[in-house]
Amino acid sequence: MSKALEGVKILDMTHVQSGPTCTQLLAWFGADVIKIERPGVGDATRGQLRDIPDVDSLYFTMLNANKRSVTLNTKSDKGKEIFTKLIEHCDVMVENFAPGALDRMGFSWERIQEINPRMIYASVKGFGPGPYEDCKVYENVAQCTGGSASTTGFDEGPPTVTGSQIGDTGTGLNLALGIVTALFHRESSGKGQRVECAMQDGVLNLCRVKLRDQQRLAHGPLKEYPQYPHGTFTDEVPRAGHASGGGQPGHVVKCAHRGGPGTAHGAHGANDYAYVIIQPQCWEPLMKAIGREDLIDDPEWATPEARLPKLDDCFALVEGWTITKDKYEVMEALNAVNVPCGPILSMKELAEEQSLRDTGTVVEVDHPERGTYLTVGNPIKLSDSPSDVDRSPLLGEHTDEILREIGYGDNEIDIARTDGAI
Ligand code: CAO
Repeated sequence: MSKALEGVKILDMTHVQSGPTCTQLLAWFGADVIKIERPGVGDATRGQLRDIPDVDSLYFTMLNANKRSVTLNTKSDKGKEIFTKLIEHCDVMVENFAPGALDRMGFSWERIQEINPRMIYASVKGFGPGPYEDCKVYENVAQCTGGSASTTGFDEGPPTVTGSQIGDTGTGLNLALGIVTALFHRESSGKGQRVECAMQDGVLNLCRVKLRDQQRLAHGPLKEYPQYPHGTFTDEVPRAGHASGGGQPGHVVKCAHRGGPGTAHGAHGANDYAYVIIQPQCWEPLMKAIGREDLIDDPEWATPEARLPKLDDCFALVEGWTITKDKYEVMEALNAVNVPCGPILSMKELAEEQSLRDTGTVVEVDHPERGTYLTVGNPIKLSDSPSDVDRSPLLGEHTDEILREIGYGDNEIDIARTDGAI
């Protein structure tokens, strides 16, 4: 079976997280991703948050699987010449430098089109055109400017950032879709095009239910929010705590620790919780499961409308039962009666979960300097196109190999190296 993107050549000028997420995804699908890094320095993440001295960090290795690394100083004359050949050689160029960096290097979109009219040129920036277009942006800045932080956390607390890298990885996913769409369009047009994704736009897109709620506010309080009916609403969407963003109420409820109280693990663990959702048709089975058959037809509780003003009390009832079971038992018991719920899983639990290893969502790979490490695999599964995960490259591991592929001889490679271009 061939890989879906076999034959597609990507000139990867990305660094840190957002851009590398995109090109890693394309590499998993079989694209030949040629990562360009500054000689002697490389992607800054190689050295960030290192757990083992002098070895590429997990930050880097988990974002750059299946790529080939070339060290190239694209600001030197020889480097520019090599870079121009790489633009001719590749189908797609991806970058996520600070605004204007590629233009300053002498590679504007106009120049890239002159070199290779079929080139697809894809970029991530913090913001789209507007007042902030020249600003540098990292993940949490995007979460804050895209609407996620203002709507995450508890009413009484400050705006909160999430552990999901929605600004970086989220935008990387958008960029990947933009690239394959442009590749598809090139089949008929014969031409490349520019693909641009702003992190603020990506986060806002993921926060659409909150933009929905901003408009709903004009017509009254948001009844599924914990502020209803006790608190007050302003003219801005408040932080909703654990409340569900959908039409069905849900909440985090406490569970017993696995093994139960009185065991070696008697203390309540940080992640001994489950999330439970109450669809209207689930009231009866849920009440049966928790032993409160008396509430099934009680007009004070029986309908979604009756429960809405007292969702806190409602989930306290559920918690009275979940606290007697561990989160896996809650999952099993409630799913058996079709009540949607899920255990709060820690990173430790996810890393150890065999089913995620079986599907290739979590993968163990070998690295010549760090040994074995865990990384994420492709979360998108195609039935006829395999997607293997290989280790990330060492800095400049493939420089000579790739220069030869684009026509350089050993002598020229030596000269480029002496010049400091590679
Ligand atoms: N050869 C020579 N020079 C190179 C090079 C190479 N192979 N690769 C990069 N450079 C140069 C760039 O041209 C740039 O030089 P100039 O400033 O002279 O134009 C310089 O290295 C550094 O680039 P940068 O400004 O992008 O890097 P930074 O660390 O200061 O900023 C970041 C990092 C992420 C804030 C910024 O790149 C950015 O805002 N990117 C867009 C948004 C984004 O993707 N953010 C996600 C980051 S992950 O949280």
